[in-house]
Amino acid sequence: MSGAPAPVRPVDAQDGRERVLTEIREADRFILVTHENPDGDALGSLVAMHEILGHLGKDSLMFMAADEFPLPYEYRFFVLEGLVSVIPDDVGDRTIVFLDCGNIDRNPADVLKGEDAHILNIDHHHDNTRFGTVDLVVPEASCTAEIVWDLMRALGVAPTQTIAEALYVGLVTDTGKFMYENTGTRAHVMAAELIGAGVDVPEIYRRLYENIPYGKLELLARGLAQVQRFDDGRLTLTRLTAADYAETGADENYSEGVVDHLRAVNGTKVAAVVRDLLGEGQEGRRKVSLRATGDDVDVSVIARSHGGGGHRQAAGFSTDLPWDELVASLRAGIDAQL
Ligand SMILES: [Mn+2]
Repeated sequence: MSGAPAPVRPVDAQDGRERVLTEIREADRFILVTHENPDGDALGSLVAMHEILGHLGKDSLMFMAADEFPLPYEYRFFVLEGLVSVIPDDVGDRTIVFLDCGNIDRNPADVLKGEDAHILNIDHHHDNTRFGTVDLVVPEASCTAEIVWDLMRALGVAPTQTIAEALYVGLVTDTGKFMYENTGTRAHVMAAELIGAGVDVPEIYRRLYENIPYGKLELLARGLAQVQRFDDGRLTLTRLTAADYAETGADENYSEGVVDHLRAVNGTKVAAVVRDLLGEGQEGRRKVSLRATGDDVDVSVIARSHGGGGHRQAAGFSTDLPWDELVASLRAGIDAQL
């Protein structure tokens, strides 16, 4: 990063912030969307923004495609009143708000991508493609929920229990329980404020991280039993096959979190979980989740070279590459940066 020109993004973001606030104040009808396979930040940001707009007297809908349901078990406590799985006919009159979505193609609804679509793009992915009519992209934010929190305060909305919990879920999940690199003072100030607004910390912890289905533990056991290390451990990797899922009765998202165990191993620069995709017509296709342990490898570069994306320390992509080629490509992608 040395020698790079002074970043211009904060100025951009400041401008985007004012424009987004004006848009929210002036528009009456909204539809809120996020990325496919929504995570805690995606859902938390969606629910919180929906509630905030409701408090401002706006007509707000949340859209998620029917095939996103059922949600991962840990997110099923979210109350999704105002959710639609069919884009309404009046979408042309609605301001479309993308939350936590680095790339417009991470949302499946083509009707949202039309030329006259009026889009507010609110996100924290540094590689966001700036697809909005107005972009509010804040790479410094720990999570999209942090940006929503900031907008909420600027709009003069006090956090209800629902808003506070939703924002807190986004914060806790995207910061790895306040442990990842993106955790700064702001994340803790936000947490303090949300706890003050009524978040029950151990209760949220239980919902997100306990009550895990037994099949998830069995899948983790397989993931740990199948670890491979390359290049003196720089790459620590495991593989989960369709058979692993079938035999443990695991849902597709149960592999979430396996990668953190690999990242924690001494000497690891990059941790990777490679898993078979289970959907119809996905035979031979795999999803690769990457985590970096430090600043010297930017895993989003590797993910982007395979058509994916993400953050410097957490990124992913899907691929049809045969196993050996995939491993070789990951090793080369790390090597190129060291
Ligand atoms: Mn996020």
